[in-house]
Parts: sequence; structure tokens; C-alpha cells
Amino acid sequence: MVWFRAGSSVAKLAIRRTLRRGVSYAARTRVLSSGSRSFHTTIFKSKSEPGPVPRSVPLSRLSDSFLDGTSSVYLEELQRAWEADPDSVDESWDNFFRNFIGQATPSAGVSGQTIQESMRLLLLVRAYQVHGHMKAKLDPLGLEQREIPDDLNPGFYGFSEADLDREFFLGVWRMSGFLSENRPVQTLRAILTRLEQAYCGSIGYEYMHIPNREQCNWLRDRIETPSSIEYNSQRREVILDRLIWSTQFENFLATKWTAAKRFGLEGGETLIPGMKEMFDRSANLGVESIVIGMSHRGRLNVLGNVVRKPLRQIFSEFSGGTKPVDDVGLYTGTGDVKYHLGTSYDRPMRGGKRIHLSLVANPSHLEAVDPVVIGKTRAKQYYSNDVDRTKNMGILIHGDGSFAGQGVVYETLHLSALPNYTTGGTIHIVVNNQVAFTTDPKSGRSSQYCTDVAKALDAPIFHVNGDDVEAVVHTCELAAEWRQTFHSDVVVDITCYRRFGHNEIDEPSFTQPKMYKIIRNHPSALEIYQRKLLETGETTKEDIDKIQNKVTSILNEEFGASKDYIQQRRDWLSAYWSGFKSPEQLSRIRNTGVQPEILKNVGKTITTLPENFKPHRAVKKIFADRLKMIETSEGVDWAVAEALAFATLLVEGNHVRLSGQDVERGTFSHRHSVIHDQETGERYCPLDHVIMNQNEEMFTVSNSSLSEFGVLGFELGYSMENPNSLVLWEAQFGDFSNGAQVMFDQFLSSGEAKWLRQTGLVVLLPHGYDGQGPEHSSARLERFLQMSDDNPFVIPEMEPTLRKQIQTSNWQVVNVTTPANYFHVLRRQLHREFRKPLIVMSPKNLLRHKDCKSNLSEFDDAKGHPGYDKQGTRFKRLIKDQNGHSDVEEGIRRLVLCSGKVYYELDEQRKSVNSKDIAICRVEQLCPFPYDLIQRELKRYPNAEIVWCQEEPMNMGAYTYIAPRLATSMKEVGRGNIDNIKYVGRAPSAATATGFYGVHGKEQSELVQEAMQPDPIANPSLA
Ligand SMILES: Cc1ncc(C[n+]2csc(CCOP(=O)(O)OP(=O)(O)O)c2C)c(N)n1
Ligand SMILES: [Mg+2]
Repeated sequence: MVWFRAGSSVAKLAIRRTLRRGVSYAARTRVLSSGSRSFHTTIFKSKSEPGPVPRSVPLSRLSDSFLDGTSSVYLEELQRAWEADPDSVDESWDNFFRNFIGQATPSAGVSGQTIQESMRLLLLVRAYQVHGHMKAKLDPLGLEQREIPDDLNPGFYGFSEADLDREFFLGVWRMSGFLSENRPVQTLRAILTRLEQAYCGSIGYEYMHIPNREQCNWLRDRIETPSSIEYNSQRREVILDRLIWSTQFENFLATKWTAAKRFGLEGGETLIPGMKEMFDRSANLGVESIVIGMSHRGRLNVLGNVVRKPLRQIFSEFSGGTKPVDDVGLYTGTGDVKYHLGTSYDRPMRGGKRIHLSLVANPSHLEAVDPVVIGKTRAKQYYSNDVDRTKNMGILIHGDGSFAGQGVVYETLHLSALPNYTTGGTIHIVVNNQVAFTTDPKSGRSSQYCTDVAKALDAPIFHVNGDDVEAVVHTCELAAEWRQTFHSDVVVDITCYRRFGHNEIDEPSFTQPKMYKIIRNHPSALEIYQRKLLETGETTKEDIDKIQNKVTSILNEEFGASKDYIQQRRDWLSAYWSGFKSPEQLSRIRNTGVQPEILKNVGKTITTLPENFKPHRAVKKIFADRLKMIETSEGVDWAVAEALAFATLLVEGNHVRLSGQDVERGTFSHRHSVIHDQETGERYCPLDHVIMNQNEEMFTVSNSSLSEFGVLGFELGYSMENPNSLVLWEAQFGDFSNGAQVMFDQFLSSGEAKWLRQTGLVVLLPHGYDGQGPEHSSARLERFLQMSDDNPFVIPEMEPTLRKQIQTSNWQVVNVTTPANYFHVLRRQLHREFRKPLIVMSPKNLLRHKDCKSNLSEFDDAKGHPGYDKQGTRFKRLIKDQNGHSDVEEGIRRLVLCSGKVYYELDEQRKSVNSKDIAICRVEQLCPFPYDLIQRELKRYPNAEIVWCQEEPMNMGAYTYIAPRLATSMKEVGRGNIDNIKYVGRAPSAATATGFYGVHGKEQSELVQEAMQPDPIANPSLA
């Protein structure tokens, strides 16, 4: 190990000497010229000083910054490992050791080169690969004060100016890029020039954190090119044309709508040529469809210039727009501001191919759209049988502040390599304008780069100076190639600036005076590029003017046409959605019962395990019990009902996908949808075998990463692609769904109204008071109800053939109490001509409750069977009292309305006190409110006091939602008003539930006792 100790010692001594002389490596730079190229490097130590005398020092005792104590121990270990097996170390280290121990002889070599010098030179090369980006010229404004790391200084390794023209041997075996050329000799000056050119120009590459050797070599081959990337004049003309479009688009909007907010791209205009190049390159490499997600900044420019939303439409929306009309029926919703709207377009590409582009509509909430885009991309891959994920790709455009600050970015990144969530790589572009509203990066993040979060994924990160349009184009091209080659994420960080305020009417100098002083005098990227092209003589002033005039005249033409523009089609109707009804169009109510033979057949399939499979003992018993349920048609429990719903939908050709934390087994160990062989560990999923040759993804059940926001967003995006799929997300406990609150507020409850996009996503939220404490009891039912948009004071048309109540509501909220009803509510999601989100308060203790069972006959569509009414077998929005009451029961003194599992406790109590004069009805569908069925029950019990009973505290649960709607129903049938509604339930509370089991038990029994008490119940306002 002598060679190494000696080398380290040289470096260490050199540093000490330089430090003694007071030279700061980092701070002082000067230019050394080398022919036509030049590079910046730090001061060398004086030529006249004698060289350091190599002295043997154990590595572990060295403590300089490059080879600190830890790394030197590491290197010794590395060498030992290499000596034992050369393949056990990274290729670059293999080279290193091979060259300096295995093969090199300590002769004077080229120009007197010593082994130590070669070794130090290699370390210098490696330092450029690792840290070169720190010296790259990334900031167009030149504001950034970055310390250049010591290890980029040749002096750090003992080289002096005298060494610049000495020749060194640097060729190494099995290396890529620069080092692969195996040139016998190069001067130090040439070596440094190439390193500077490759790593310290307008692009800073971060990739040495990637542990995969092949990937690093692939990148080195593209970065360490013999000369810098040059585009030919044809490509340059295209780049120029695109940059002119990007720049003029913003200028045009600025002159036509001077006071409008548009969150312009000025300062970052090179994004557009970059994106277009990325798309061209992707199309050439086989991509056919791209799903794009982005927030406000430059969105209109991307919509117009990249996605090609008609400019006249964008301009029309700017002028206030007209509500879209449709030839079949109106579907206008509430609309959204112009910079949130989405669109899709089939775009012809340079090279003749076509590519489908869709920009997903998004809310103001930064980065919230990320997982939605990824989910939609994954769904596209499923439906187009894109098994190697090369035809459909997701692209996310981020802001620097939000990429670093918003947690959902990390949650989305972490889906990227999970088998059931991967999309084969997302390309991330950061429009890094070095400010977030009024906040500087130093207040906005703790990391050096805004992109550092992506290092957790081993994604390469290309930082590029946004003023250098060719460099931007190059990195975008490289990112496209990376994605198609390695099928993993990659980041392009365009360092640019924001020419105006956060929006156009904002004053940026209040908070960034120095920055804006520079920006005011800073030429645009277009001016810089034009100047460059004119200087090289490739382009003339006339050529440029020609393009400028063409763009201006098209913009003016489109502006003229925008005045009469009327949106004709509902653009949400992609092919899969054709025939689906808007809320304005009547759709039929369908039955959800299934033929008895089908139920029996699929029932057997999903409850039978392969012969040689060895499940856990308890699971074996569960499956034996399940088979018995099917065979006897009795006692069907929750899990079997759910599996039957999935299986019958699969038989009908639908795709079913359930994801969430631990959903395969089920949080409450009830689902067991994937079983594990206890000897081999093999997995078996019965629902994968429902139809012949079933595509393995047709039924997907998947444990997810431990994220709510990211995974719910993903499933939402997935559900939006094709209506013929039942997509479900389950929270571990309902409480945890509030980690995904943005998804509920901004997408699920209001997405259709804002963006005319439907989804039939099902959200399963375990809910119920069983003494598990404040965080495992409530799914916050009240919040979902509070966001429901059905009018509490207006009873809509409820006649079955004319009813559009659900269609016109924003979503459905149910709290189902029987397995059969759960089966029907799931099937109903697909057996209708529109899609609507479904929020399910799903049970916990009902999963095993002795009375929470259904007979198989309640699932089928056989006439005369229990669930069959004159319209067939369907989901019951309300379950009437089970005591066989007739149409009018005058002797009933109390009608208790409730929802969820408290029903079973009330029924138990009623039996125990033998209160035959109390009726209990279950409101299974809370929203939209079943006015017709409630009125039917009110009429059935003309003398009953009306009680709402819930187990949640008064300020939670369904009470505040139910009260006005129940009162409206009562008024309509002459049964009083809101003052006549009695409340039984927990008192108002800050916490959802008590943490003391004993207290819980007491509260629970008191409330069921009160509901069944002999005396009238007090009015809540008088109690
Ligand atoms: C979740 C969320 N928080 C706060 C805001 C308010 N907001 C809108 S833009 C913005 C700054 C974003 O900065 P950056 O990501 O750097 O994008 P830029 O506007 O600079 O392009 C903020 C804080 C928001 N829209 N969403
Ligand atoms: Mg910013």
C-alpha cells in the first residue's frame, strides 16, 4: 500500500504549504488559455518551490479534506477487497489499482511522470466528475456566490504551472468517456481544458451519486466528448424559431392584456425549445404519448407552443371567454382560471411522427398534480399494453421553490421504481428562476440545489444555464435519451430568472432589489442567441426578421379569430369516455345483481387455493370458511362480498385496481387477497384467476408506499384514464386520509366542476368508534359531507326514471352496513353511464361481526330474492327497519335514523330492552341525501319522534349534514321542522374520541341506551 500512502502524503503536504502561504484555493481564479479554448483554474503553487518529499503515512491517520480519516480507511479497505477480487470494486477503482499497483512500473515514464502523479491526476479527473458542477457557469445573472471545491484545483494535487505542458499518461483500461480513449499521452493543459469544457461550462452534471456503473459510463460517454456540442445551421434555425415563438407569445399577451395575471415565462423562455426538443427526441425513440403536469409558471406558453392548444382559444379565455357549449348537452361546470386548464392534442413532430400530448388540469396547490400525472401515465401504459413502458411517458415541470419545499414531490419520486406504480421514468424539468414568490433560495431550502431531493432516487441531474438555449436543448435531449435507455427518472434544472414579479402586477424590487437591478439590464435569451448566430455569420438579420414577422402575423390572426371563438366540444371526452353522460344528460339507473350461476362459479374460484399451495394455517381456515359461504349461500362476510364485487366486474371485462397501505392482506387481517406459501414464500392471488388467460394486471391489488397524498393522487390519475375500471384507494385508518387533504379538496370533490373531468375513484376509509383512541376512530365523515354540494333545502327530482340526483352531485358518501350492500355499491360505480367519486366509510369491527353477514341471494338478480324489488337488485340507499313493518305503523313511538356500525349496537339494545315500538333505519347513502326514502319512512311512522343517532361527537359525524336535509324532508310531509329532530350521540369535542377504553365503553353504552330509552328524548337545543 506504499504507493497510496506516498501519494496522499504528497497531496497533504502540498495543501499545508499552500495554506501557509495564505492562498485560498476556492476564492481566486484566473484564466489559462489553451489554443482556441480556455478554462478557469485556481492558482498553482510556485514553480521554484521544491516538490514535497514522499513520506509513508498510514492512510487512516491522514485527515485532509479530500482524503479524510474515513475515506482513507475506506480506500485501504477498497484496496484489500480489490486484491482479493478485482471485480468486487467499482470499475473506476479497478482501473485505479490496476494501473498503479498491478501494472505500472515505477520508471520515470512519460516526461518523468511518477506513479504518484498519475494517481493524483486520476483523482483530479474524478474530482471534476464529482464536483465539476460546482464550478459550472449556471447562473445567468451571475449572482450566485459558490465556493469552488478545493479538489478541483490542480495545486491541491501538487501540480504547478510548470506542469501544464508536461505530458501525462492517463489512458486507463475499461473506462468510459474521457478516460476511455487510451491516448498514450496528453499535456496537463489539454487534460484540464477538456475537464473544464465537459464539466464547468453552461451545464453542471450531477451523476456520481449513481451507484450503477453502466449508467455512469453511459453518461461519461456523452459528457466527456472530445469537443463541445455544436448544432448545425439547420438545427439552429429550428431552435431560433422556437425561441422566437416562446418569447413573442409572452410579449404578445403582455401588450394585449397589460393588467392580466398570466405567470409569464419571461426569463425562462428557453424552456419551450428545450421541451420541444425533448419531445422530438422522445418521439424518435418510440414515445407515442406524453402526459404533462405543471403549475402556473409558463403554463400558457406550454399550452400554446408545446401542446398546441389553439391560440385563439387561449386568447378567448384571456378575454373572459365563453362558456363551452356542446352539441349533445351542456356541460360547463364552474370553470377555472386560464392558467389551470388542461388539454390534449395529437401533435405532428419533426421527423413526421405524431405524438399525443396531454396537459393535466391542476389546482393552484403546487406540485399536487405530480402523482396524478404519474397515475394517468401508468394507466395509459396498461391500456396500450405498453409493457416495457417506452410508449407512454410522464413529464413534470416544477418551480425551484416548490420542488424543494413540497413533500408530495418526494412522495411521487418514491413511487418511481415500485412495480405497481412505476412508469419507466419521469422527466422532471425545474424552471429554476431562483426565487419563490418573494422568498430567496437561502430561506427556502437547506440544500445546495433545489433538486437535491432527486438524489434519493439515484436520478441524474443536469443543471443548465437558462440563457444558453443550445445547452438547454442539449440537456433536454439527453434527458429523453436517458429515460428511454434506463427507464428511470431524470432531472433537468434550468437555472434562469424571473424578469417580472411573481405575476405581472407584482413589484419584485420590494424584496429582491439587487437581483432586479441586474435583471433590468439583462438581455433576453433570444437576444443573446440572435447575437451569437449573427456573430458566427450563420444567420442574417433578414432571416431573423422573417421569423419574427411570421410569428407576429400568426399571433395577430389568432387574436382576431379569438373574438368569435366558441368552444364546441367537451374535451374531456377522450375515446374511452365516448357515450358517457354529462350531468345535464339523463342516464338510466341500472341493476347491479348478478346471475346466481356466475356468483357461484366465481365464488368458488376466489375461495379455492391451488392444491400444492401451503398457506398459513389460519388463512387455510379462512378460505375453507369462505368456500362454505359460497356453497351454502349463507353468512357471506365483508371480505367475500368485496372479492365477489371485484370478480364479477372482472368477468364483465373491467379492470380492477386496489392500492393503499397493506391492502393485500388488509389492515385488519380480513382481506387476504394475496396469500403466501409458508414454505416457498410464493404468492397466490385468487382474483388473478377469474377468467381464462387473465392478464396479470387486469386485477391489481398492491401494497403501496407509506404515503397518502402521493398514492391517492396516483390512483386518482389512474382512474381518470378509462371509465371501465374500478380503481380503489384504501387508507390504513380513515384518519390518515387527511394527509391527502389536497386531493379531496382540490381534485375529488371539485375536479369535475372545475375541469369537466369525471372519475369513479373509490376511497375506502375505515371508520367507527370501537375504543381505539382519537386517531383510529374517525375518518372525519363530517368533512366529506361538508364538501358535498347537494342543496339542503331543495329536494331534487327523485322519480326513478327522471332522477339525476347523483349525476348532479359532486360525489357520493356512503356508510354501508351489510356485505351485500357493499357489493352493490362497488358494482354500481361501473354500472352507470357516468362516473362519480365514491367515499366509503368502511367498517372495522363489522368485518367479523356475527350479524354483519349477507345471504348470497342478496347479491343475485333472481326475482323473489331478498334484495329484489320492482326494479331488480340494487344498492340500497336506505335500509328500512328489519322487523317487517307495514306501510303505515301508527304504534311506533320513535324512529331512530342512523348510519354505520352503531346500527348493530342499537339493534342489540332494542332487543335487550324489548322496545318493539322503536324503528331503526339505516341511511346507507348519506350524500346525496335519499330524500325519497326518508320521506317514505317518515310516512310509515306518522306518530314517531324523529331521532338522529350517531356515535361521533355532535360537531362531527353526519349530524350537521343530516339535520337540514331531514328537516326539509319533514317539512315536505308535514312532520315539523329542524326543532323536531332529536339528537343522540356524543357531546361536541375537540378530539375525535377518548383515548381511555373505559370511557369509550361508557359513552358508547350511554348513547345506545339513550336512543332506546322509554322517555321521549330531549330536543338538542333544550337539552
Ligand atoms: C401548496 C401551495 N402553497 C403556496 C402557494 C402560493 N404560491 C404560488 S406560486 C408560489 C411560489 C412558487 O415558487 P416556485 O416553485 O419557485 O415557482 P415560480 O413561481 O418561481 O415559478 C407560491 C408560494 C401555492 N400555490 N401552493
Ligand atoms: Mg421560482
